Amino acid sequence: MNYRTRIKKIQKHLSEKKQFPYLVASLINIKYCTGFEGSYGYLIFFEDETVFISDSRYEEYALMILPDIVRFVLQQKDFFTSLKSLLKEKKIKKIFLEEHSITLSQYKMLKNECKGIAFNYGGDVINELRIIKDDDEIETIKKAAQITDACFNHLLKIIKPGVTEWDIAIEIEYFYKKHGCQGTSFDTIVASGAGSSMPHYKTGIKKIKAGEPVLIDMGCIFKGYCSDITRTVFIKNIPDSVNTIYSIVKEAQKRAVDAVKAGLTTNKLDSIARDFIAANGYGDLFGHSLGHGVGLDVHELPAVKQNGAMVLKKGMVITIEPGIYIPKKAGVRIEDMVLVTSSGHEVLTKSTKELIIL
Ligand SMILES: [Mn+2]
Repeated sequence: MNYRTRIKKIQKHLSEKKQFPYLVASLINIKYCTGFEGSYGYLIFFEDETVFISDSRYEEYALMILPDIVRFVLQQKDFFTSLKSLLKEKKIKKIFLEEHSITLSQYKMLKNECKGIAFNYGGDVINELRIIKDDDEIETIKKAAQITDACFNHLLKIIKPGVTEWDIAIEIEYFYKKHGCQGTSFDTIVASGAGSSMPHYKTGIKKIKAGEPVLIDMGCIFKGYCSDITRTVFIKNIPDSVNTIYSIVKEAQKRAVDAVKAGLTTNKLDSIARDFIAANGYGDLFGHSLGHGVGLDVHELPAVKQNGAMVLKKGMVITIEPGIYIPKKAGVRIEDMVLVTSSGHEVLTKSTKELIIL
């Protein structure tokens, strides 16, 4: 990643918005801007320079990793004191705060410690920039998707009656780490039998039995970037009623994936899958949104749902994941990651969606 270019781009963007200085508290956003991967630090974009504040634990690492246009400031007493002296040094009386990452207690501290400074809502400028992935990011996300596909293929050899959900979840994590990942991008969901009817089921020590669906929602973090895929497979046989919902979910997912292109709004995309499921009589059993952006966070902008429409643009990476969940019986979800390209889209996760009975 070229962090120097990225910092300059953000500075330009903030200058257009007249939002200097801008305080970034989200560690993921700090990583996006600078490559810094520690657990403590603040980044401040001033009009004339960009400053990173952290404590002595990270001094050596920060000086090594930060792009040369970012100045490292070693925190003295606490962050608020360091910020106060920076603002004083630059004779600045206001600051814009990154909205989603500043907690109420941090806000209270800022107000108490930095008297005479105006604190303004600064929106989530960096999260908005993160929506469009650059070429390096796309390459990394593709690799994360490939590892997840390889993991799914590997799982097909080990899913069988008698194996527990945990056994599979552990196998997934082990596979990822063996293949150069930092770990899973969220707590893996392995939901078997009636558990599959809960979209965010809590995986446990339940044994998998013949005749059950096994819904697996999993993703890895590779070089900081997340993948996210869901497949639902079946053990020994599949009841007709579940076969029916599998076909509907598969077709709804295909229709939405096929429609992905720049210019389409996220709510329209959501409707393509939702309307198909509703037309087949299962509208009430698809309660969640169709998908979400994926990048440094496994869930990030844009949300692919009915409200808050956004226009799809080249360089966005989203998931398409419709599902039908019959309470206390069975659920089916199929999820892929899709990149919006200049000519339409590219599906990044390539695992088969044909019905699998193991
Ligand atoms: Mn997802």
